Amino acid sequence: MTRLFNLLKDLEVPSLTTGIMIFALTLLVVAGSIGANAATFEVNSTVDAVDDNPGDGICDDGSGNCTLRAAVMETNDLAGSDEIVLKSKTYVLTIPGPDAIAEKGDLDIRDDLLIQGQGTLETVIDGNLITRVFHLLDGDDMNQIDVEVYDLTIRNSDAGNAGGGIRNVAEKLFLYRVALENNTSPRGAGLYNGPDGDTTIRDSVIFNNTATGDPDMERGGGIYNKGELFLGNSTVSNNSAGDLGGGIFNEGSIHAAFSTIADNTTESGLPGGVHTIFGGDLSLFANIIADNNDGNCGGILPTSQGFNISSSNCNLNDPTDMPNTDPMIGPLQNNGGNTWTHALLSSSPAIDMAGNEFACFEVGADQRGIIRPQDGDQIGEAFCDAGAFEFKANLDSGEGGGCSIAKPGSSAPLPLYLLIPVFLLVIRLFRKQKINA
Ligand SMILES: [Ca+2]
Ligand SMILES: [Ca+2]
Ligand SMILES: [Ca+2]
Ligand SMILES: [Ca+2]
Repeated sequence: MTRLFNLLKDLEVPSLTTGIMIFALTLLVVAGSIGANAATFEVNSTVDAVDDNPGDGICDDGSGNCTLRAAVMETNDLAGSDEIVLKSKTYVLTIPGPDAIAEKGDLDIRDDLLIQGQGTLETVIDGNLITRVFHLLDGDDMNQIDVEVYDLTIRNSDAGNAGGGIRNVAEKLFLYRVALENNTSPRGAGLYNGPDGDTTIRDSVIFNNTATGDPDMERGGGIYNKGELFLGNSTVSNNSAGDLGGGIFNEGSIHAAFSTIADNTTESGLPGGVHTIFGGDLSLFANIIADNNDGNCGGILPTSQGFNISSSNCNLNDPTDMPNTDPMIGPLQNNGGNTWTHALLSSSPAIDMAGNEFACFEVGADQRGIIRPQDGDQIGEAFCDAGAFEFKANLDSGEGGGCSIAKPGSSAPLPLYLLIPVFLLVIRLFRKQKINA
């Protein structure tokens, strides 16, 4: 999938051949994913304990229980892609100390793995303020392992170097309906995506993370990106950094679409939303970047692909953009669904502003699971809203929802994942059409 992602990024115009190629590659990926899972471990204990005998194919801490740590150790030792299923429980890490084989401190993932929770409000992995939570490292530079995480919260980590909730220097990571909350690290408190990291985030929320602990360099409260990052249908909010990039610090390549980046701060007084330095690039499609202190976009300014709205300028120079416009969003809270969002207020100019039916159709639903598009302003047709939240008139016109919408874990995870490259392709196609128009 990594190569497919890169291939698509180099394309300007999709052709029939490309479409066939994508379809064929998709089938290959599906076939590979179905066939390769060697084992599924269902964690049945919230105790933090090591596996008694790693590599014997049995997840067992010696007392007959399968712990999260034992499951990670066992899947590392078993060849091929495995799966770990978590219950609606809180799993607190209690074993301190550094190592690289998941026996101590952070849970080191060294092989292809899928981790399935029951929802961000139900399944929580808690770093207990003593350690990072996940560290992806396969131990070589020859290939990338493929790690997918669904429907859980990663919180309360504390790491001394880059990557609080998750550290991914050089692997492939997919986060879907995940919350990264209250994590701490000097760089990338929620997530560190390193120079060869390839991370995709969908339908997720990254909030209340703090980049601190190194007075010389405290960057990327929510995310520190050095590699390839796709942020789709997600919210980055209320994160802070001592130095640069309260929400996101970027020196790699980021594509952000239908996401909301708001209420992030820096202690330095520099723009708290997204900060990109020389060598990095940030492309924006249908996002809200607003209400960050002090300012939304720092360093190298983003490139707009259209339909973005910001309370400042942020170099939003596409005719479909709305720079210097208050998007009128509510506070970060539970507005229904399984991850917190900033609701659009009923008079928000972001409602029905993203009139690209191709991209809107591909994204399909908002971060909560509300079907896109909705005719939010009840004038004319239904168009997508900018940002991660789609305003539904008969649901969201009060103080904000609370209705349950998306049942986590109820849909097969693969199809939406496979739509991401197609989604990117659609964005590129639309941009091309616009250039030609
Ligand atoms: Ca074992
Ligand atoms: Ca394995
Ligand atoms: Ca460790
Ligand atoms: Ca709409």
